[in-house]
Amino acid sequence: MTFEKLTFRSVTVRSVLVPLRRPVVSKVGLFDQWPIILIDLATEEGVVGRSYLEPYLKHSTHYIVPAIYDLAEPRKGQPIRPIEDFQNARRALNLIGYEGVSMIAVSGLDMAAWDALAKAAGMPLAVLLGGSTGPVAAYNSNGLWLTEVAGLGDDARALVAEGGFKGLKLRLGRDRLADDLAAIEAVRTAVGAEIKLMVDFNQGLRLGEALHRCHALDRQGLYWFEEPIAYDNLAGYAQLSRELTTPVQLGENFYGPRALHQALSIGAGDYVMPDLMRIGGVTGWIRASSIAGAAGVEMSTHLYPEFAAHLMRVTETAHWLEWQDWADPILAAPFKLADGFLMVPNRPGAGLEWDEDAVRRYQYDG
Ligand code: SMN
Ligand code: MG
Repeated sequence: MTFEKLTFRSVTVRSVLVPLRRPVVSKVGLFDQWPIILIDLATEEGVVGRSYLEPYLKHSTHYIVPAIYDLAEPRKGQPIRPIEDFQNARRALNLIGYEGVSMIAVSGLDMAAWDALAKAAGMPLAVLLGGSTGPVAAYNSNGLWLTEVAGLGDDARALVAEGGFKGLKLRLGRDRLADDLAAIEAVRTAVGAEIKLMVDFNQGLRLGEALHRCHALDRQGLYWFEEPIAYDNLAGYAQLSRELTTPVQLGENFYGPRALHQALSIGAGDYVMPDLMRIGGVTGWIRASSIAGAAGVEMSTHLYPEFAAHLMRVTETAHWLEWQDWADPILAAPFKLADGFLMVPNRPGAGLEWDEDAVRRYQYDG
């Protein structure tokens, strides 16, 4: 049997702006529409690898899209080999820094390349990586923003009912401690004490404020404290992790697996939750998950629930998948939820196909 070659032909990148059912109201910004960059990687053999990126800022497509095309150019006619490409990109991009936009572009192409490989092999990505398809424990992160406390109870009930969820993410960091306490109380009253509450401060506090606020909330039975302070203040994270009983969660802003290694090596968090756009796509995730696994640190996902679900099936310390349905409007076959689990579909690749009518409806120039 000979190995079927898979050769990079070209890449097509489009941007869409989709409506959000519940606008994002957070310390990192207010968004009622969500930009998504769609990547189609065509091969000479006819297989098309697909991935998407969620760059938050709708105008950031001005510099992210050209970066993807630029990175793709030398790959034309080359075999699809994401791990080697990841290494080569690191070397090539260190001249301008391989974090930020560089890593975002690397990640987008990496995911599309892995999708192409899995499709060519006729296997779901989880299977290609040596695992299996099946359910992945998920919490619902679609709501409970920094909105009026009065509406949080109804929102929480609806969020649980959307998929039989056992966990919800609540955003905290209101000006007054009393309002954060009222928000927790409103959600607890609505959904009961059994539902896990992951709380996210979205880097909204300075270290001193975080010490006050998190100590004051430390006996509320919250499941984790996510990003209380600026993502790169690792010494501050280490102090919070040492002092607090509630586990400290960070990692959606790790750019590449080494950032995760650095954070864990100084005890900056109890849990980690890399984001596929920043950790380096599938390749970056595999490397990061080995480090977290060796350290015995539980690892959750951030955004990208479809690729993330495949990866959680092969992650040693797999913890919680963050469920957002934000890409559903442009997916031909959105993933299914059952009883708090996201189901990894039994189809080749990551399982992303675009609803082209929807893509036309939401496409923008960026
Ligand atoms: C988040 C994600 C996307 C937009 C705003 C906030 C948040 C999360 O950090 O972890 O879901
Ligand atoms: Mg977060």
